[in-house]
Amino acid sequence: MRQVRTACPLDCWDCCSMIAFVENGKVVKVEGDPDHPITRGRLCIKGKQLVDRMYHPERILTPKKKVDGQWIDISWDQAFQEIADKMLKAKARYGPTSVMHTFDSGSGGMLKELEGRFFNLFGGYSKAVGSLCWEAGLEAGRYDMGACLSHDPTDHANSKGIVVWGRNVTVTNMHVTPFLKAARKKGARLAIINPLPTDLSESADLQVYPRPGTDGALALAVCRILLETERYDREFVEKNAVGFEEFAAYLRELSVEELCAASEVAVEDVCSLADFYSDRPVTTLLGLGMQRYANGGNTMRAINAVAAMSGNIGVRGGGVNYANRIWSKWLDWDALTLEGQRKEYREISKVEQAEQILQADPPVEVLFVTRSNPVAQVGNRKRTIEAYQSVDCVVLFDMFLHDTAEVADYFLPCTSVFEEEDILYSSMWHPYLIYVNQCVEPLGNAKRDWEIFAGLADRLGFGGEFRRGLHEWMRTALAPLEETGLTLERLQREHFAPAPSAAVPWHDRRFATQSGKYEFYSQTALEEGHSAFPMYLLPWEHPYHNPDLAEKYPYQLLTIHPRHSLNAQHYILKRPDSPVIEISKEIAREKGLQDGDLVRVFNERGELMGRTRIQEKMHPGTVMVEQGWWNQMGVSVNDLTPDRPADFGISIAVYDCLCNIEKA
Ligand SMILES: Nc1nc2c(c(=O)[nH]1)N[C@H]1C(S)=C(S)[C@@H](COP(=O)(O)OP(=O)(O)OC[C@H]3O[C@@H](n4cnc5c(=O)[nH]c(N)nc54)[C@H](O)[C@@H]3O)O[C@H]1N2
Ligand SMILES: Nc1nc2c(c(=O)[nH]1)N[C@H]1C(S)=C(S)[C@@H](COP(=O)(O)OP(=O)(O)OC[C@H]3O[C@@H](n4cnc5c(=O)[nH]c(N)nc54)[C@H](O)[C@@H]3O)O[C@H]1N2
Ligand SMILES: [Mo]
Repeated sequence: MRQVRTACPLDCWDCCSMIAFVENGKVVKVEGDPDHPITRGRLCIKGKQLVDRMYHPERILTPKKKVDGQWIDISWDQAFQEIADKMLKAKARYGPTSVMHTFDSGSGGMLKELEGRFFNLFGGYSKAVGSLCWEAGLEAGRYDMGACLSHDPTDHANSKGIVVWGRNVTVTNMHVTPFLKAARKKGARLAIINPLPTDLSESADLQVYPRPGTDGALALAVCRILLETERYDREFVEKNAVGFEEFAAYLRELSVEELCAASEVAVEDVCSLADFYSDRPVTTLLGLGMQRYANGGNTMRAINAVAAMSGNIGVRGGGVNYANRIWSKWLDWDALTLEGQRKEYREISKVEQAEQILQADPPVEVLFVTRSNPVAQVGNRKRTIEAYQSVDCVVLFDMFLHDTAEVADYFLPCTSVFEEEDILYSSMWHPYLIYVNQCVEPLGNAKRDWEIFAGLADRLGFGGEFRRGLHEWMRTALAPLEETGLTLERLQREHFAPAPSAAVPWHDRRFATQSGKYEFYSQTALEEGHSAFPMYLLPWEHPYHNPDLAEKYPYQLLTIHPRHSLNAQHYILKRPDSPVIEISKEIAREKGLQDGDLVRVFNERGELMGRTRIQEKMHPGTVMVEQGWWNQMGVSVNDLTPDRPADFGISIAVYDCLCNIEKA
């Protein structure tokens, strides 16, 4: 049996190094790579099941075209010719921006970026921009620090306190848990802030269950207490930050009682949290949960402010760890995407793509969807369907006929990671690049994404631009790293390599902001149309904001990431019967519900059915259903969610959602 070193391409914090076992041209199994310094040989079920996804009987291995509502097999030749003809026709009539590309991070391979090359060489296009995931939080970090950077996970061993704030670590980021365990063994205390129970909550030293979407109020209350009790880091706020005085003046206008009432957290708990942050160093692991609201960006700035004020930024054992955006300056993306080549260009919001497609002028005539399942994953599904149906030709590159395939006209079968050679740079958390070696030949007629674009480029007259060797592309993209000694050859030899980044971001107190300091008051935010400092704002669908709506739909609906699937990708393996609807014991009492009852969760946008599971400890007015369901399996969580964006950047606010529940 041959062992091939590869890596997990799923859109995840962990980006694991893997070893595939190959026998007679087939991947038999995959294991974690024990040599990887962070992922250390453990692999989650989603990674292991990549093999089952590759060999799944329902995987599509031949190009398809929809004729009279039925999929028929066609040759690659026919697919390339017909799609290229449609693109040329659209371009002749309306210009290149009538061709649109929407995509996500279904695979985090570097060579996936060649998609941009295709559309830029076509003369331009409409690009879906923003994020279904985390941009509000990224923007918050940009305003405060200039960028979002994370501590090396080994640094948590230096922490006296760890706050896991809106990150479901054992489910979404399981490789951080050994680092947390080790820190706790050395005496670190753990606080969990989450409206829902998590696997670690019971054992935590401090548990806070805020009302969803109100962590900004909670964080500002902590800031206010730190200010009042003079437990803030004077040296940091005076020497290493700007605008603390303005921020402090704003804090003095706020009442702790009012903030606590909004977040539905007891004043004592907020005081405990202020105490927690005062016993330094404290590291904060921020998840994406609390930024998926209309006020999400401001919320994240308020949390960053807690860490900054309490002297926990730029120190060993501290840090606000949200994302780890280290690669942008070290990889030459333009060498792959050739942005300079486009002549016309239009941006369409990923979050509000339905609305914007429906109103586009020039219209969207041809829509490419790659590495994404927008019908399942974008808020307000019915609107997405309407928009996609309004487009003349939708071309989907994927492995399965999922919900987006239902509104597609062509389906082009792409390869899985085991059929590809690439480099992964996609961890949301640790600083490693990983080399992906090809394990087996592509199955059936599947092609790598870049080969599909190359085939289309041939028909469009710029195929030459796609006839480079893979290694040449990799080498040009890695070129900026050469001065640090990280070359393609070294990466191939060693399989993974860390970024040339500091284990403790901002240890030199030189922030990447305009002022070079931490910005409690951000001129950039102000210029971009926001408050200069983190504001006390409420989510959109909140009883204070929207009392009529809250009267009809009194509960907050959270559709968080599923335990057993990466978004919608693993549902095909299990095809579960019906969702579990987690509710608080208070809701159970109000609605007369028992464990296992069949219920309908609904709001003005849609509804879904599932069976209840009553939780002892959670925010009392919250209902939870895991996301990722396929409508083909009878459930779509995004039937209920809104397509309204968050406050910063272009970012999803799907948790900003009220609902009601009743026995079915
Ligand atoms: N198993 C699994 N792992 C995954 C994924 C997956 O689908 N499944 N997806 C990957 C991707 S794409 C991402 S972006 C990451 C996401 O990783 P996480 O950020 O850990 O997960 P989310 O489900 O987005 O939500 C995080 C947590 O936020 C909490 N939350 C929701 N609203 C609030 C709030 O207002 N305040 C607070 N304090 N907490 C709140 C939820 O209860 C949940 O526990 O995980 C990655 N890893
Ligand atoms: N209600 C609700 N909605 C959410 C979220 C939520 O928590 N709640 N989370 C949001 C978040 S954080 C995210 S990141 C998005 C995720 O949204 P998506 O990225 O659209 O979701 P996935 O289900 O991961 O779909 C990725 C698709 O890419 C395909 N794929 C995998 N590898 C390749 C490849 O190499 N090439 C091509 N062409 N395709 C490939 C997979 O088969 C899969 O169908 O969803 C968002 N939507
Ligand atoms: Mo995500």
